[in-house]
Order: sequence, then structure tokens, then C-alpha cells
Amino acid sequence: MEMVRPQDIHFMKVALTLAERGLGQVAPNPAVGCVIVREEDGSPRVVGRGWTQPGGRPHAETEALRRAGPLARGATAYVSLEPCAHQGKTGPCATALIEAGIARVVGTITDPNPEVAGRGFAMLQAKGIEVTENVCAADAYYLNEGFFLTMSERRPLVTLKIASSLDGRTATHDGHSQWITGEAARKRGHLLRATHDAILVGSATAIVDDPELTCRLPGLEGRSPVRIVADGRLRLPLTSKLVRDAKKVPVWVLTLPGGDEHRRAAFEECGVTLIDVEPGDGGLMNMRAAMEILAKHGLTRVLVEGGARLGASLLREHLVDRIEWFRAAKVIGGDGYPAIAALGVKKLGDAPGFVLRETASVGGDTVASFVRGG
Ligand code: AOF
Ligand code: ZN
Repeated sequence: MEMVRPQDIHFMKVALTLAERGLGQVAPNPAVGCVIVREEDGSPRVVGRGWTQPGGRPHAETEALRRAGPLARGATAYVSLEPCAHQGKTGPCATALIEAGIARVVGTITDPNPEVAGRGFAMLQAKGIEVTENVCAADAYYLNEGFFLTMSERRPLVTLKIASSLDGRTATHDGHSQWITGEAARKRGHLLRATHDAILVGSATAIVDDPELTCRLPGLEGRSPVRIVADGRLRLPLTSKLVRDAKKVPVWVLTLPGGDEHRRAAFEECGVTLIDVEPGDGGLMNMRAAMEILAKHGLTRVLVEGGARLGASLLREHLVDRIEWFRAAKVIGGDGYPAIAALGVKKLGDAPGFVLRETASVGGDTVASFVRGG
């Protein structure tokens, strides 16, 4: 493998930051970033930047090459995922890099897509291009974990978002829940929506809260993901906000097969997409099967926003990859509603474990981000 140079990590971090712009917009494709850098009089100069465009095409490399134009000749391309090797709507990115005269490619990890899987790097090397792999590999994996999971486990990344009191309650015993966390935390929650492909809630939450589940941040209004309700028995009212504007922002309802034909037809008439999921143990919806279906529908990142029972089912089935836990400096007490319903854990060793990745304060609240493990 070729040597990592001092500026490689810096420019790869720039490529990863560009890649992030695509999160929530490019599924089923990964969000990739590319920076093209020339050495001029001994110092590096960025001549092209690109990232995967909404819908997943054009790819990052072709965007960056287009901007660099003839300045790409002899330059180094930093790409946050192995350049693709397959013929899509346009030619492979590896070929585009070769034809543009790129002299060196700095990459992260190989693309697990069986159509690529090392062939992109091999194509570049076969043309005498210097290839340095594995720069910022862990960051590159984290960024596109959703895409990687669709390849390895045939399911999307699942992020569980919870907003609770210090003692993990999401409502008082009267059901009063608006709002526990402050405005800044709620805005950050909307940003999470924009960077996921879909928001999933359970039917109880959809019925009780009647949420819109859109991204309403100024400038990001167009970034609302698909809204999904897990509703085995089609209890969601046709008058709910979700159903009422299903023709504007898509609504999918995961439900058990069968069910009343007229009710199904009424949902479909409103523009709701019904997706049948086979029942698992006890006749409840099998959440792993549900996630696999969502991956088949092209989703790579799903944000789960409640409620307590849906969170518990996903945790029980080991389907929660990340937790974003917002906490307000309030104590509601044991008579409030818990963030997570019963899990039946007897020994601490059996409790689902997570690893703290970072914490931040948002307004007067805190948010802690966790990843699977522990
Ligand atoms: C890259 N750069 O920006 C992305 C890549 O359906 P297609 O033709 O767009 O190809 C999708 C595949 O391309 C996807 O599964 C992944 O392997 C790769 N994504 N590759 O070189 C990019 N988004
Ligand atoms: Zn490509």
C-alpha cells in the first residue's frame, strides 16, 4: 500500500464533510464526497469539490471532476468511498478519474457493492495511478453505515431518537408531553430528520401526538424524509395530519397482512402506501422483517421517534444501531411514561448495551449520542 502523506487526513476530512451533505437524500446510494487537489508552488490547492447528488446520481467524483475541468490532470483525488467500477446510467467513476488524468487517488474503504468490491481501486492501479487506501476508514464507515448495513444485513441503519426528562420519562401520567425539551433540542431533532431517509413511529404515538413528522427547519423544508407508521391493525385515523397530507410528503404504513379491505382502500385513496409485514412471535409485527422490507424499498437510514413499545421491540430484536438521547433538566417521576417499554431483562448482562460517542448541550438540554456495543 502507498504511503499516507501529512495532508491526506485533512483533505479526506473535507471529502467526508462534503459527503455528509448527501445523507438523507441519496438512498439507496451511499453519500460520497470528493476533493481534487493540485500541488502548486509547493502548496496544495483545491480545484474541484463534489458530493453525491440528490437521488444518488451524479456521483461525487464526476461532480468534482466537472468543476476541476482540465486542472484535474496530474492532481490528487480524495474520495470518501472506493470509486465505482460499474456501468450505471453513466460510466464508472474509476474510468472518469483515469480519463481526467488524475495522478493519485486517496481512498477510504472498499465499496461492498458486489459490482465494485475492490474493482474500482484495481482499475486505477492497472492504469498506473497511485492509490492510497484506508485513510479515515472508521469515519467513512460511520458516515455510510446505513448503506453498508443494507449490503451486509439487508436492513437500514436504525437511529432511535428519544426526548425525555432526566429520569427517562417522556410524559406525565396525564399524558402531558409537549414540550419536555426546549426549542433548540427540537430543532436539532429536525436536523436528524433531514439526514435520514425515513422517520418511523408506532401507531400509538401517531394517534396520540398526531405529529407531522416533517423537517421544518428554515431552508431545509424540502428535506422531509418518508414518514412511516408501524400500524399492524390500521388504527391510524384517516383524519390524522399524516394521512391528510400523504400526497405532499410520502406516508408508508407497515401493517399485518389481511385487514379490512375497505379500510385499506381508503388509506390508499389518501395516497398512503401500505406495506405488508408478516407477523412474528405472538402475532405482532416482526420488526426485522419490517426493516428488511424497508431496505428493499431503498431506505438506508431510518430514524425512530417513538413510542416506548416500538423502541422496546427494536431493542429486543437487536435492531437499534444508534441512540440520540435528548434530556431536559426536569424530573417527572415514576408515575410518568417511560421512554422504553418493558424489555423483560432479568440480568444486567442481558440489557442492550451502547457506547457513548459524544455529548453536547443544546439550549438548557443535553443530547448524548450512542452507538451499538458495550
Ligand atoms: C461512487 N461515487 O458518489 C456513489 C457511489 O445506481 P448507480 O449507478 O448510481 O450506482 C450505485 C452504486 O454506486 C452504489 O451502490 C455504490 O456502490 C456506488 N456509489 N460510488 O463512486 C458516489 N454514490
Ligand atoms: Zn461512481
